Amino acid sequence: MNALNDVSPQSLRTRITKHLTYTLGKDKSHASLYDWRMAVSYSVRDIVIEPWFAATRKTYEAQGKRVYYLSLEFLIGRILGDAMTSLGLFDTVREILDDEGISLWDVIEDEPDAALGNGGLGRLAACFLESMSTLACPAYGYGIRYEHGLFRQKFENGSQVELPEDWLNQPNPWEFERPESRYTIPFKGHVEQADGKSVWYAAETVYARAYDMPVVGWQGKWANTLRLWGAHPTEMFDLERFNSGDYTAAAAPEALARTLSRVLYPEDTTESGKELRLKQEYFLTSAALQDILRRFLSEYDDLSLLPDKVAIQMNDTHPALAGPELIRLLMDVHGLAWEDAKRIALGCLNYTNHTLLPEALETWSTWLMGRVLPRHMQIIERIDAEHQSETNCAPDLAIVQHDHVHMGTLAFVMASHVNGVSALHTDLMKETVFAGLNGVYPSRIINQTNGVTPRRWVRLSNPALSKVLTDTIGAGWESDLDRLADLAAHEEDHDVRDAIGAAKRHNKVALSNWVGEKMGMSLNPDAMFDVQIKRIHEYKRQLMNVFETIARWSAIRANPQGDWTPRVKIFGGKAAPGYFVAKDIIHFINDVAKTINNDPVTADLLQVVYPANYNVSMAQRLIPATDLSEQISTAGKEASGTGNMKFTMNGALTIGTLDGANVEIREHVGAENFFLFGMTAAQVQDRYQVTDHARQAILASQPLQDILQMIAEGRFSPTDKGRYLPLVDAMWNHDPFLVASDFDSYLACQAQVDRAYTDADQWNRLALRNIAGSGFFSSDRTIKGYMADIWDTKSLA
Ligand code: F58
Repeated sequence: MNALNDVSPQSLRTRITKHLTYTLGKDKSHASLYDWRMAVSYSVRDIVIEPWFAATRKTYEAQGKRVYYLSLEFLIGRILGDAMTSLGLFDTVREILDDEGISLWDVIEDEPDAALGNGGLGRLAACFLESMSTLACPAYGYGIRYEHGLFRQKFENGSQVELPEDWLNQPNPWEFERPESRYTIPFKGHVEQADGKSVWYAAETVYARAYDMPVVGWQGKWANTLRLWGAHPTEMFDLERFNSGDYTAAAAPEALARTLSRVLYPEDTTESGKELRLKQEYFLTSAALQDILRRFLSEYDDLSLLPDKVAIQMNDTHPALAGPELIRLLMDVHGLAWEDAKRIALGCLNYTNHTLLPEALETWSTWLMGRVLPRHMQIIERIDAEHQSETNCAPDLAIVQHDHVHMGTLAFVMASHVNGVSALHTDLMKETVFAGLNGVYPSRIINQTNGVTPRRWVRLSNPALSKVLTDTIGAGWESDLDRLADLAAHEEDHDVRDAIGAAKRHNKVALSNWVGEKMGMSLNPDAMFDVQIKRIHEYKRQLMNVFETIARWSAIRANPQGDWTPRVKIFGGKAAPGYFVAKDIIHFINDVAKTINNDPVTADLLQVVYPANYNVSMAQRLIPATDLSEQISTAGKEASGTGNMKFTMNGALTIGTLDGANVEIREHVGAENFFLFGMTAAQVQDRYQVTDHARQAILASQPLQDILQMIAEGRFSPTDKGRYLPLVDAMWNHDPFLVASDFDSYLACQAQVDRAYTDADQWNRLALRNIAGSGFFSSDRTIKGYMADIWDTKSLA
């Protein structure tokens, strides 16, 4: 089945006109950009419906296993361009719109980003959904339909200011509301025993209502569903109060219920201990599991078959209540015995870990858990008791410790497979945070190195490079990314190297134009574009990059006639609103940018750009235009990274540490094509043993001393000279992520990068080798790994 068989340009043109007229109620002569976008989106959506229905039919017929991906975050980005790419409709739609005098790019950019995620974890979930559809793996994504996604970032005098995001202000043409698919989600109250059964009398309830979005795979051969839950009140407004004139009080129950799906938590550091967050986690988990059981029971009547038909992936610990909730539903609603319920739950569930940073490992106080989810607290205690007695484990492996429920341990104990997201991360899981659990549940931990979808991240975002690839190695690489290895045979072909260089330059010119329009800066597209885009976090070490920028600036000023390689330093990223150190780093980058960009001495050789509100769409612009990808986290801290993979596929070279998936990227592209610096994860551990590591490193580095001196003197904050004294003090006395200890190695490596860039042809050769080695990092490979090693599911292609 192929959605594209009967899509002629003429039929699509007719469809768009019909939607404009009958769905939007607009005449062409009065249609706005919004109207055109909606008409095009509905028309493209129409074409997805057939493979979507067909996929559902096939799945029912095959009686196969379904995958359920539970995630509090899906960082999808814009949908129209991606859907047109998958369906091969890009050129057709462009021509249709051209005839109407409308620009396709304007239409695409009119769509708000669906920003239902914070960063890598949420974007990974979106790439996985797309790959599961491309591979015809029967699957559902389950998430929350946040009314407000990740906050919009703006800068005021260089500081981050958060504004609410509003993607649902306009109708979402990609969703289908399913009022009939609705579940009651209970909270609070108390539990009573009756006839040997536990009965939970909830004090609060809300409805979870389904909103479905089709997710179409490459070439429209299959489409899965992303089912997002919206919270709705179980009681409508209070008519008596309304009639008495107290309108606010009358609407209170509705407002209260809806807060559950109102906003995405913007914390990517520590879990905030908010009751609302716990309720959101339970809301998603319970709605998803009730839906899974309903679907299963519509086809089968023996619940012991559940693990043969259902594989559930918990994306981090956020949906880790799935263990106790599935047991609760099987026992309290479906009447199973404890042993059976627990065995079935364990057979269905799997857990992916995305971080080893201790402050990001979720815990909930037993007091809060017991108050919000009294029945789950009982179940957790029983799981814990059995876990401890069966494994005879040390007390520090208990699920409940010091009156806190450790969600990582709960997820681990209730999962058939626990996976890390890169080879290094998985090794470190076994050696550090999960060493004890790995001992008592051996072979439960496995690795699945992350990947990204080449459809969005190369084909859609980088048409220039895509054409070079297809011209050189033939069509079809988009769904078989290992084919990029064929590029290697063309390394000696001057024309191919030139074409890769020309595609990059084209993208850099496009980015320069955009920066010109947006920020009024004029960039030199012949300079090296050096890019660090990701959440702002101390361990990601944006600070080290800024320090290097300052060192470069001083060095150029000292010798303006020197043989410098011109660079544009580009930063992008948001800080969690409550993460003050990260917000200071943002302020600092902006202050440094202001100082450097106003210096006529260095103007042609160094520019610093930090566009506000980095998001998926901005990444799609920046990555294809990047020469140098900054992946410079402290070794052992970045679980994987996925941006690093996107850059490599787009022919950027990486400067990076041996952290996360950088290790595997370097192996695949070849060590000689990767700029490596810094300590290894093991050396990092040793370094932490040196109590004054920062002071020692600074005293050994004249460049770093000079930089810190300039900052302390207020060179970058002339109106508030003391602004960065705390930052300088923290560097000398704390430096928790070893910026100082790695700095000289980084500086030397950057000098090597400068030299390499002066030979443009050789640089293009290195870029070619990076692209050729990037096939492994397709999320299709990752999903095949999950299907084989975790889910035991088959493709229905
Ligand atoms: C990221 N985690 C990892 N967490 O940092 C990154 O190395 C990895 O590539 C990626 O997951 C995918 O595996 C991440 O993005 C979050 O954003 C959480 C949001 C909710 C609170 C805790 C952090």
